[in-house]
Amino acid sequence: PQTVYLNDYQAPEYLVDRTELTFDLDPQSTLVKSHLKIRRNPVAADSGGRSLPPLWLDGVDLELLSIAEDGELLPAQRYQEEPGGLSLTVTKPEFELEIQTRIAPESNTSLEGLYLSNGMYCTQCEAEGFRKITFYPDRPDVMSVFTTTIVAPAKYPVLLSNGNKVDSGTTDDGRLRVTWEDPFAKPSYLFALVAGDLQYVEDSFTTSTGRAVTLQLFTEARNIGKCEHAMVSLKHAMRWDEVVYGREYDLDIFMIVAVDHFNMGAMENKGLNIFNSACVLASPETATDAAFQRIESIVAHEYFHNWSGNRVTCRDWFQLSLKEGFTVFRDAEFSADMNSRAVKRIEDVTLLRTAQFAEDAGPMSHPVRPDSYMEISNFYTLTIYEKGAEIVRMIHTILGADAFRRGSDLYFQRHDGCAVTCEDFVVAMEDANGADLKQFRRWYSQAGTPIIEVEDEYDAERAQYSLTLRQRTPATPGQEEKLPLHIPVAIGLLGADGKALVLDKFGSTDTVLHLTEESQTFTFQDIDERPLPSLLRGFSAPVKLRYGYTGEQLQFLMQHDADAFNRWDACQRLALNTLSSLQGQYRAGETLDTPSALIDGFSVLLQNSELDPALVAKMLALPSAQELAEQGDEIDAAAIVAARDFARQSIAVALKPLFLARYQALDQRKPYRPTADDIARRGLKNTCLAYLCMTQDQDALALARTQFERDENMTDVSAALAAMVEYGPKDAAEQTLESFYRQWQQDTQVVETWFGLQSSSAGFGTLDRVRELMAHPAFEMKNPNKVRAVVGGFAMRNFNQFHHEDGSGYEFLADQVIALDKLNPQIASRLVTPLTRWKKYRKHEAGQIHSALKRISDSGELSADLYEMVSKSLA
Ligand code: HT7
Ligand code: ZN
Repeated sequence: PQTVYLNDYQAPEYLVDRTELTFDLDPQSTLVKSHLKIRRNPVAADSGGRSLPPLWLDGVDLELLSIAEDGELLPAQRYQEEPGGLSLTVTKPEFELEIQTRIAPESNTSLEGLYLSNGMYCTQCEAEGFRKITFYPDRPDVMSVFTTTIVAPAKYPVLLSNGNKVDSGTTDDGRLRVTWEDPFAKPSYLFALVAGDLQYVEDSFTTSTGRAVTLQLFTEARNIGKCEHAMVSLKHAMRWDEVVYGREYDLDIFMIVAVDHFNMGAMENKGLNIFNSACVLASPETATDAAFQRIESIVAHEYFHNWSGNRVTCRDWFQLSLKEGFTVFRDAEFSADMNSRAVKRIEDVTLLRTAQFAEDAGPMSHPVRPDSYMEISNFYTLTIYEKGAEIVRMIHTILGADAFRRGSDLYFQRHDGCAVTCEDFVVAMEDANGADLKQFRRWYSQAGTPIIEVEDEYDAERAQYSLTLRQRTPATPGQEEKLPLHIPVAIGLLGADGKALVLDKFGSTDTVLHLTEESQTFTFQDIDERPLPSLLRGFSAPVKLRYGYTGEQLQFLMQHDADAFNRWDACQRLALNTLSSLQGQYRAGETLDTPSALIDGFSVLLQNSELDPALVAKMLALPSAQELAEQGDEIDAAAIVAARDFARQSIAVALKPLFLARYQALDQRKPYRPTADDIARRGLKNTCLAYLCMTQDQDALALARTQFERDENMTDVSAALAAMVEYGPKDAAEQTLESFYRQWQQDTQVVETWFGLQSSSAGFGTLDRVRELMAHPAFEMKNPNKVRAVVGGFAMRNFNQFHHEDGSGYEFLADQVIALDKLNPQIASRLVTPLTRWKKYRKHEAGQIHSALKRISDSGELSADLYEMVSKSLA
């Protein structure tokens, strides 16, 4: 595969003003006719008066049937089929092309382009899937107005595409025909088509200017009862975007379709969002609280793209974070407004620290605006999405909320209908406010996680307190030298009584330090006692911050910090320090010390009924094995598992009466509602249940069984089932799993939960069990959700079994990746991730993982997706 470079970007030679498509649907022989109105791009490089440059049309896996220019069939010498597309000789600056191609949706297992999911036609065109539908300049800076006609047999009564429906009827031979027109010019990656025997729920939304928008959510008949939550979430998101960003919806109709086979979560196609069923369908009986919250945030995310992505789109794929980082920031703020702000932040930061920091320290590390790629699908990463969102959040912190809104207003107004760059976004923020973000821009181009070391000094005589901050960013592949970044560090100072100290003459008790140099000292006056600093409040920048807190100081912050995020963070730091000492003791063959500081801290937390239960649940959760792996210089999987198990057991045994009391108080038998309060209550209750069951005491396991048998909602049922599977007797777990499956076998989403629960179980999810699950009739290698649940659950969420000392987990994953690459390269490429960080493991495991990777590399011709991941990891 070839590497594409940002520096090679050139404006398109030709533009497409109109695109008219006709689809004649058939599983093995779909005919696609396209009629394109093309003209020379006035801003393209001047061809110096010489003849016009050729027109390049991307095309992959297409059978070209015919091609005509202005009504005349083109002679063979005017065009040439090449790998990846078609090159056409151009004779005039404006012309119309008619191209006919044939495709086979049924054979398309890559789930890019047009494919079938449970007999329903659907498309996925981002990033480069449209070229699997027809020959086209498949790049985001070619924006066109689309009209789409779909012809299909009567067994597909629902025929959908982007925009508004303008015509429908029946063909002479009795097939159905529908035409859709999208008045907004868009790039091909936002094109969508759906055809199937679907049902829908309908609602309506009145926009801020009084326009009525029809909202429709389509699904297979069996799932029609699972649409309400997504519909409510959509209406909340539409209103929120009007209030917070002044953005109104623009078409008369907004449609969502749920499909079972989908490579990612959802897709923001103009007016016709397509969703992975797992990210849109929910009912109390079948979906957990986490699923309800995930749906709310993904529905909002895709809706928000209508402005941040669709109306203003990306010039090229190097600018992907322009739409994704900004939209993740928007959906995070939406979720924070709808639920607990602190808990949402904790969840996002946990993901960032666990997985994005790991990505940024590994072979695939890349800047938020990458300089190059081989396969763009590999760059839908945590760095582009989550770190990209952190960059937007930092701009918000640096400028303030009002100035940020002025900047976003200018950005949307200035670039509406255009394909633009990350630079355009920053310039709009600057221009709207007279701000200078010159140094800040480095966040877009510099990869790696910065480390900030903090030292402090107190001068009692002068009543002065100073903080010295030093920043450095470790080298990343291809970027040896790093420059200082502009890092906003939000802080506060606590007095001995836990109260916030005043930091300036205005009476502020918190402030943002602007770290712009390698080393900088910030001094505070009139500080009458030695304070305890609360640093990087709300995780104001995506960095690793180091300050030598003692255990007592962390316990103090856990109780007194005014910043809820930092109370949690103090607890995390305490847990990380404890777990790191336990790992050291394990490696040295010593007896492990009882984690007394954690037990004391947790005891206080459990007895404080004033605190938000959702926050308490987060504080009681020890850092995951994956997060611990990210901490040290070398990963010792056995030590991590041993330290974590020991700490959890010790806490469970020491605090059993408190866990029980809290469990009983929270176990209120109310009808299910996915409200923030109820989710918080269930979250803490089930955290207590898990700790109780860790003791493996009969009475605790009986509580889990009772909760399971009450069968009140999937949150409680699956938490109880997980506890029984992890800590109960194996025979009983087998029986319970079997009865659960029998009850839910018709429900795809619940079966996915059932798969994931087993494959990710530290005790139960052995490799043998995972192989059994793959042989189960409900498992489908062609369904990414099932693969993610079983193979992903094992390789990404089952640290214990995946890192079995004999290396069998790594070999198994290599086998699955090789097999999947033939079916679905995007999924194969994502699944290989756990093997890519082999250099960070101890020598023994590193050797095993390296040989598994090498075997993939030597297994024959790899897709571009997998090749890029494997070759960069082995380099
Ligand atoms: N913008 C969407 C990205 C996406 C995607 C990318 C590659 C392959 C398949 C895909 N499905 C969806 C989703 C989003 O970020 O909103
Ligand atoms: Zn997105």
